[in-house]
Amino acid sequence: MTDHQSVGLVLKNYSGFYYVQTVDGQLYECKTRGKLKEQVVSGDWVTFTRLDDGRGILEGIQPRKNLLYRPKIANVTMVLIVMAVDKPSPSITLLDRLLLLASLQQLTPCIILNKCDLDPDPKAVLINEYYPQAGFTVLSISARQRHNLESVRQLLKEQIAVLAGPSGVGKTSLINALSNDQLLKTQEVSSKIGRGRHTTRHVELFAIDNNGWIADTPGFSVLDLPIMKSTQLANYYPDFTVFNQECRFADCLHYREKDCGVKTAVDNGTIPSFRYKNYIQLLEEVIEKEKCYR
Ligand SMILES: Nc1nc2c(ncn2[C@@H]2O[C@H](COP(=O)(O)OP(=O)(O)O)[C@@H](O)[C@H]2O)c(=O)[nH]1
Ligand SMILES: [Mg+2]
Ligand SMILES: [Zn+2]
Repeated sequence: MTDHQSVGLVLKNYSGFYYVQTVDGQLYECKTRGKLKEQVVSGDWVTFTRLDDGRGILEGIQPRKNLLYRPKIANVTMVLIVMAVDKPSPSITLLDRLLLLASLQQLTPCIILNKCDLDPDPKAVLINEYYPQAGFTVLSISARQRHNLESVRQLLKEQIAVLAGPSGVGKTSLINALSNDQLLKTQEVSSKIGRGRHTTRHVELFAIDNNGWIADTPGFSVLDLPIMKSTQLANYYPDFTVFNQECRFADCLHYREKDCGVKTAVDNGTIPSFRYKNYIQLLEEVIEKEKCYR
């Protein structure tokens, strides 16, 4: 790299410009040419040549760790699964599906229970009680009352995150709450990047304290499970794997088998039945797909 070259993260592509942020927090408005134009997406780490006035020429894309489709975004590491404690009441079925989808893509899932200013639905209480001990991060926040947002910022350190969850739970409110804080902290950068809600299909990443990023659009538009082996499914359940050893069969699906450690744990209440029921529902879906593609 020459003196005038830098590495940065593409935050957004807007009317022909790529907005690239370097690790020291500087923002550059970059142009590019040729084939790169169709390839660069938000979340790409790129090399670029610095020009005057915070402008640059994008030169290359660094190898991607991953690429999510619809919306297209590269190098995602985390999924914030947002549910409201009420209004709407949380869907644990959807929660378990989203946890699986995140883990399947090697993304770290974190559960955000928003609207903690409201009285919680009993299902929200269940989530708060069970999922931390099952190995997942659960944060209770209120985007409206700006309660516990600091914990979300901590969580986002060194991460590129997307949101997931039903509509009405407060995903947009959370982004706004986080980026309004940001606006106060870094007026200069924010005014440069332009804050208008535009109607493009390009994802915009918001920088949180300059070392974490969150996308302004939901990360999973498709909730179908990918084609996978039914015997693999339980591997994505950290709360099940401890009981695997007590299954008689090494490839136990914890379904119709006898002498199953997981089912014993469900019977004695260690694994709650809602969690097991959701597992069976997803397992049956995986088995159906397996049949079609065999
Ligand atoms: N009580 C309460 N309402 C909230 C909170 N966060 C968002 N809302 C409200 O929930 C509704 C849906 O929020 P929105 O951000 O559009 O949800 P999204 O569909 O997930 O993006 C709006 O009326 C928000 O004002 C919160 O922390 N507490
Ligand atoms: Mg929204
Ligand atoms: Zn078993």
